[in-house]
Amino acid sequence: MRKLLLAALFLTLTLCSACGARTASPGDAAEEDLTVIGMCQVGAESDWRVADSESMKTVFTEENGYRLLFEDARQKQENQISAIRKFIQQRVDYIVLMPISESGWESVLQEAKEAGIPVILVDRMVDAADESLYAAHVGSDFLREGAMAAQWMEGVFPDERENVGIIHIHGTLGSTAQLGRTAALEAALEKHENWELLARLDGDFTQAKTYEVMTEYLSSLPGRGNIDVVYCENDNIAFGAIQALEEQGYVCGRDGARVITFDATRGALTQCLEGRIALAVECNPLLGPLVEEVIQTMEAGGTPEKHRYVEEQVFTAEDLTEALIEAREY
Ligand code: GYE
Repeated sequence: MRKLLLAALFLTLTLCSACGARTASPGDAAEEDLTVIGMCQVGAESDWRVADSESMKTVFTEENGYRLLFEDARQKQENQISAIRKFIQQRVDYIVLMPISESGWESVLQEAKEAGIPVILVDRMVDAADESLYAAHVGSDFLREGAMAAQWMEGVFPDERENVGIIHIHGTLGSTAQLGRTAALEAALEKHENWELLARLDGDFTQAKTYEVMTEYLSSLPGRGNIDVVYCENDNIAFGAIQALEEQGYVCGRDGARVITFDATRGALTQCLEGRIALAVECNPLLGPLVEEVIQTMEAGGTPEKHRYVEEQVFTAEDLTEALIEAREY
């Protein structure tokens, strides 16, 4: 709709050139064809997030016909909400939102709907019951990712009589990635009586926070903990946990704590190949091309698929080579 307004403006300027008004330059004309995207990213808390932002910036360029207005919310929902309100005022063509957490979106999404601006959700979801508040969602199936990790654990610890001590370090509370990955672990803990949850810590998806809480936890133990698994809800949590564990004399690997991670960015795969990370569950951040497909479908007057999940796999050291890691895009 913004494009229509701009086209009308262009026409007026061109017509007025005959009566001495300013004529739109070819530069302006090119500008008018751009589809304006207001994008609201969570922040830059993890390697995954940085790769995700990069993917968006690579796709939504002027050469490809877009003007990208990119807002980094620095991990705060209120910043995301004000960015959306600003985009509505600016009358962008589309709003792309990576919601930090699931709740609290109804009113601002309603405002976007009333302004006639389609909202595309990326990566995480919102818990709004009214699906008409967003045009489409593109992201990962986090419950499935967690279930793949639990299935791997069942293979590694097949003896139901043996105690398995697990530390769970979760990501940002209330985010879809946290909710899904946590729910899968909880279901597995229910199923296996011999799996013992030693501690649940909040790593907020960052290395620094995890290092801090893990160090505090390990230091509080009276002796050496019997830690078989550290279930880390993203790579940066895994990096912080490994740092704290090793500093306190723990071994990470087959002969010690088996670190499970989600994302499988290059840094984590390298540690997996080296044996420090036991399992890396892939979470694909390269969502830019999929978001563009949604926009192209809508530009052509079509209706995009409501939910689109990306294909993902798991990696252990046996699946990896240096060449494979080198060739990986993130
Ligand atoms: O796993 C984590 C990030 O929502 C999939 O958020 C995303 C998660 C990802 O900060 O690294």
